[in-house]
Amino acid sequence: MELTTEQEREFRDRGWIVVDGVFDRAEVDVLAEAAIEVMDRPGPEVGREADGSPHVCWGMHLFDERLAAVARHPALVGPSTQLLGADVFVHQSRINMKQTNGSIVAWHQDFGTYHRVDGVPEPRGIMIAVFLDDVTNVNAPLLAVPGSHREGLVSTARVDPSVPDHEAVARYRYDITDETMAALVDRYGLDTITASAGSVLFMDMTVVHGSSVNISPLRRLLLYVNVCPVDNRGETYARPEYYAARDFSPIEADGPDCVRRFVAG
Ligand SMILES: O=C(O)CCC(=O)C(=O)O
Repeated sequence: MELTTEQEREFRDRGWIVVDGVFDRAEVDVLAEAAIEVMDRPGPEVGREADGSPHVCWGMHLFDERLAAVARHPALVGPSTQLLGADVFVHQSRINMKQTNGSIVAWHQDFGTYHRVDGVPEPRGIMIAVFLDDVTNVNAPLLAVPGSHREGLVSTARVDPSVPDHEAVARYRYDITDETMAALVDRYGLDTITASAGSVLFMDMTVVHGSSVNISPLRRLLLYVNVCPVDNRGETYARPEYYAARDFSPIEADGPDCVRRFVAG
C-alpha cells in the first residue's frame, strides 16, 4: 500500500495520519482474540492495573503468530518504509487495553525512552497503532500535540521509586513537565485521535502523546508496532527483548492475507 503525496505531507506537518478500513471485522476479531489471549501470560511482559487485570503486553509480536503476522502486514510495512525512506525493523510492540477505570498514560514521547534507555541514536521511527475497537471521544482516545515532533526531545526523567511497577517500567519513564506541556499546547494545540476498528495510525515517534482514564464502559484495545530504519537501532541492550529489539533484520512484508488466513472457516 502506498500513501498519497497528501498523506505524506500531512504526516510531516502534523506528525501523524490515520488510514481507515485497513482490517475488516473478521481480521479485527482475530487480532482482538489473540491480544486477549496473550495478555493472559503470567510473565513480566504483562503490565497490570491496580486490581490485577492486564492492560499492556510488551513485545506482543514475539509471543503469538497472529500478532507477528500483523507486524508483517503490507499495509503497515509499506507506509512506514515509504515515510522513513528505508527498510524498518520492529523496535518495540505492545498491546494497550483500556478498560473501565484503568490507568492513564502520562504525556511522553516514545523516542525519549528509546533514545535514552535503549540507545536508539536518532529520532527516526514510527509508532504504528492498529485500532481493534472503535475509539471515539468517550473511551479515552489518544491525545497528541500536533507538530510537536518538530521540537525534538522535550521529555525529562521522572524517577519515582514509590510506584508499584518501578522496577519493571517506571525507572525508564521520561515524562513531559506541566510547564513544557503548557508551552507546547499554547503553541500547537492538542488533538484527540479517533478512528474506527480496523484503522491504522502512523505517528512520528517524537510526537508528544498520552491518554486519560477510560471511565466509559466501552473497551479500548489497540496494538502498537513501533518501527525504526535498520540503520537506527538500539545499542545498549539495557532492557529485555520484550521492551527493545534484539532482532534488527528488516521486516519483510507478507501478503495482504497474512492476518486473514487465521480467520476460521
Ligand atoms: O494507548 C495509549 O493510550 C498510549 C500508549 C502509549 O503511548 C505507550 O504505551 O507508550
